[in-house]
Amino acid sequence: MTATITVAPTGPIATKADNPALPTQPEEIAAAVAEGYQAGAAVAHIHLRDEQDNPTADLGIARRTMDLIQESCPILIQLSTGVGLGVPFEEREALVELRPQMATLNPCSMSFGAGEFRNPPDAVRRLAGRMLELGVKPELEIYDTGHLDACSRLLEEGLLAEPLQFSIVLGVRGGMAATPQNLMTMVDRLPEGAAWQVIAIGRANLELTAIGLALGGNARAGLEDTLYLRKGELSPGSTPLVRRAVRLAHALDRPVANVHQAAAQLALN
Ligand code: KMH
Ligand code: ZN
Repeated sequence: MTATITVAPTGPIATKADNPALPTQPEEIAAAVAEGYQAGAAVAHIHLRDEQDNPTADLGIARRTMDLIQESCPILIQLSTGVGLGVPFEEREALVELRPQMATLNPCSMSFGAGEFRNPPDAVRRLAGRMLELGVKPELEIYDTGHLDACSRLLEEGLLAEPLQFSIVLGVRGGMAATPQNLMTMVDRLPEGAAWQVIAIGRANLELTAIGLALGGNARAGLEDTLYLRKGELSPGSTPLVRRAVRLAHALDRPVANVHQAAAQLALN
């Protein structure tokens, strides 16, 4: 089966002081995405920053970033509705009104590093329902076993449409630790027919991305998930991480999905 690679060039927390190659402005993000597309990514997971490089859900910045990406390559755009820990849910959820092909849906509140990631149940239901109305495919971010159960309840309530698409997020402080055992447990528990990828944060990024691909999952690569190529060596952008995921997929005899194959695999409109 083909492997869909998502490029995630900018996250909610790291700054240029952590890695000077981190893209924060629309032009920088679009350039990183175009490079990632050339390297084999079919999906771009997008976080936005304001002029001061702080996380933002500003619709003008989001629109401009989407336009710049679409001018440069046909990659599928997935907006993060996680945005950043300090941004209110009401601002985050409005991003889906821009109708990206996909957007993330974080089903539960949790501790997140030193902060708090607020996803109140009613607000999550409202966002899931709106995404269904707009035809924006949710990528369900599950950081712990209970998050999978929360998604099953959304499905039962008719707020999600199958096939579901999951990211198994490992290594966030406040969620599951980045261990192969935790990944196996989550993969075992996924509903039949679900598409899934591994998001491996930090040091275990390489190993868990490889295990996910070996198990038949998709992969995510980029500076959002790890700033380093290996211990002590900052990655000079997301492209080397995308190339590494592509090499892993090829070594495992998983052809890398192009945009059309990825859209079919993820059941996008
Ligand atoms: N930053 C990752 C730990 C989102 O953007 O909505 C999870 C993530 C979620 O990518
Ligand atoms: Zn994200």
